[in-house]
Amino acid sequence: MPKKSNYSRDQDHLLSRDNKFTFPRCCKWLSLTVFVLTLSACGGGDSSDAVTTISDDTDLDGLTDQQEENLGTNPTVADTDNDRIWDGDEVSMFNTNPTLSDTDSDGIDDGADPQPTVFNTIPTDPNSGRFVEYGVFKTNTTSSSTQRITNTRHEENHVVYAPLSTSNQPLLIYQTYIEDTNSDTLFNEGDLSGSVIAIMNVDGTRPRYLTDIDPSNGMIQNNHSIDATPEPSPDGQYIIFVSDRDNPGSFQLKLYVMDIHGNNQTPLNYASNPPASNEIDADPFWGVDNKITFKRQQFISGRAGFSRVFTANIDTATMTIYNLVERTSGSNTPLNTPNGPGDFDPKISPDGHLIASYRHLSDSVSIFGDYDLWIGAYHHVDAPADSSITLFDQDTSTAVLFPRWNISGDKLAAWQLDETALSMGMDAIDLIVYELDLSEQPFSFSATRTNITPNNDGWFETMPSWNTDPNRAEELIYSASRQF
Ligand SMILES: [Ca+2]
Ligand SMILES: [Ca+2]
Ligand SMILES: [Ca+2]
Ligand SMILES: [Ca+2]
Repeated sequence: MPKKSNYSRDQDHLLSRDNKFTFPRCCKWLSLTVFVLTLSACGGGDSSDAVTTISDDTDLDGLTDQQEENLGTNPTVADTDNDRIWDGDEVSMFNTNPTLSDTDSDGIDDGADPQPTVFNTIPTDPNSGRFVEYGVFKTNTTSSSTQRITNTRHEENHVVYAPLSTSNQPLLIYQTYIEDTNSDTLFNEGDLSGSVIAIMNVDGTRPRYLTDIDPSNGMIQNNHSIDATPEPSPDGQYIIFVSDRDNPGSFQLKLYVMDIHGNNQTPLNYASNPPASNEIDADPFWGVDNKITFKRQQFISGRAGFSRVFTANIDTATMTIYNLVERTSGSNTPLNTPNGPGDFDPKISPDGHLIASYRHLSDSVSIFGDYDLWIGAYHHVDAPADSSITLFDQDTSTAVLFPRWNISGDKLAAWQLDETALSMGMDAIDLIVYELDLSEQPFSFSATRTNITPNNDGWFETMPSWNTDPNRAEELIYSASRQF
């Protein structure tokens, strides 16, 4: 574990601009990228050739059998060189060799290589000098069996399942980092202006990017803006996310939407109450009945101020936000906290009735302060209504963040930092699951917690998210990193 001083004090997904980002590999929850609005010209992340038909692309990898014969790839295998990237995507998006697993011969397979056509050395942590590796994992929360889905030399985090209805196969939506913009040899959340929203199959195959695609040739580029925190709509048609692309690198984040293929990337409109010039809207979530929720955070003289939770509806015909309501004011903690007080990263329950979020309570936990989870009704007659939320499992020695509802709405997964373990040099970061016993009339609940990752071979887990497949509803997906 790196020393405490190496930690950023950012507590939520989106960092404040005045923080120097030297976060250890253990706690990456940021997410952000770069890019261009007119992605539709190249078909977003779909690699399909416009003239290709199913009948002459036997393996559906985006190349016709004739093209595969010319290239020397196998027309019956989508990933000829077994580097996770499909043959068509190697040609149309990554500019890599579909018959060579490591195009640039730098020892990192194309599918794990943030820059597969640039010779990179294996990343080392500049603080520890140790090698760093990243991965995406799924774990069964009832049997504790864990499977590594990807093995990458760069970070792929904020991983969430797309709804099962999205396509003929389930997908993972995530953010990743394609350029070492802060030149620390790592490709991770320190490189927010190199962040990209991406999508892959649930087994880790066919990673491809939805943002930061050059519309003139369909190839990956870094547009030096932030694209981050992707969340699917419940019908799987859209992805809501944040970006500062109209002022790249400014951290002036706004809410954006695109379709699941990366087409039609557009900022959301506001029927009323748009963010002020000193406010950002971020950490959006899209629930049932086109309900959305997000945080609106002030910046005061460049410092992060109150973060408040808002609820609203979204009109998908015009991509307009309406019924905008301030759900919590975030004003019950003092302003002079390191990263701003308030409520963060709200998530709507599957039935649309409740919100789970987390609140800054004190600075008792080192690194970034003490946060604990709360649950409240999605609507409240007295909104904004700080008194109408219920904090639970409050503990001044642990910070608990990033709650995620399971598909039946009776569990929350979350991420925990244990101050006591940290001070003893032990595994301080874990994923936990709360089993909830909920009553809505009148509202009450109890929560029982379980540590899902007590022994994890040195991996530091990030934000968890539940599988959307009812047959695999006990599975969590998450990314992690470790040094060796
Ligand atoms: Ca083919
Ligand atoms: Ca390949
Ligand atoms: Ca290759
Ligand atoms: Ca390589």
